[in-house]
Amino acid sequence: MVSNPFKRTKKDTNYDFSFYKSAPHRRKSRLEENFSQLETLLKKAEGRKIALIGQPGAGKSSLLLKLTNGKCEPKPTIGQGTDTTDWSSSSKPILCHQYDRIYFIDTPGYDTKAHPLKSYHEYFPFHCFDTVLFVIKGKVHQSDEEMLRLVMNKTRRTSTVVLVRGYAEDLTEEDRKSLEHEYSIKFKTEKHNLPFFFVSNRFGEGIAELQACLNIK
Ligand SMILES: Nc1nc2c(ncn2[C@@H]2O[C@H](COP(=O)(O)OP(=O)(O)OP(=O)(O)O)[C@@H](O)[C@H]2O)c(=O)[nH]1
Ligand SMILES: [Mg+2]
Repeated sequence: MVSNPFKRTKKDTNYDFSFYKSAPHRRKSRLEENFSQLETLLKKAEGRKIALIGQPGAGKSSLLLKLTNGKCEPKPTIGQGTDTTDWSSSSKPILCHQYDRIYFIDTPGYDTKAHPLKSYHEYFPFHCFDTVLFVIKGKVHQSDEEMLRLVMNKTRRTSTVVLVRGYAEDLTEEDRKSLEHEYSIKFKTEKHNLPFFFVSNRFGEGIAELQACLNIK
């Protein structure tokens, strides 16, 4: 058996999630209904499951298109601004994209009014994924640290979590070193043994390397 170089070492166990406790009998929002629908779908689906999770406008949908050589079906919507990928207004959003017998879940950017972190905490089926691509763009916000903690706590021990920084075409060597340093502190990349990639969805930098890491043809 081939050993997984990205095997996770430690789990954060001392994180207090009580902040997220919901009021009893609160009615599920449409987003939360859609998260539950996704869980049902993924439990029935056979094959690898990869989630793209990240800040609004971080380039998740663009990355999905690049990783699948423009061929996933259906194609994701790419836009300007936030909430382009929207699971909060329709009861039948596109929850899943397929390519090379892999299920890709292109999630809406978190921590917006329409897609609050609390809903991810309570209803997003983190445990259903083999791989989570955690996509970031600019400054690391508190919500990013919270979301990564959620991912690390709620995914299976055997899931691989990969950190991806888009918009790499704008970054100098110095920028990259300082970002890696920031991520090592804020996301504890070394403690969690998180693989890390710089990519440009515009010019293609880092895409082949990420495809190789994920074993996508
Ligand atoms: N220059 C550059 N632009 C990018 C890159 N990745 C995405 N973009 C642009 O950023 C904008 C947002 O991209 P999306 O892929 O829709 O971002 P998203 O994370 O899916 O956004 P939400 O679904 O709203 O959370 C689009 O105009 C993309 O063309 C990148 O690596 N470099
Ligand atoms: Mg999107």
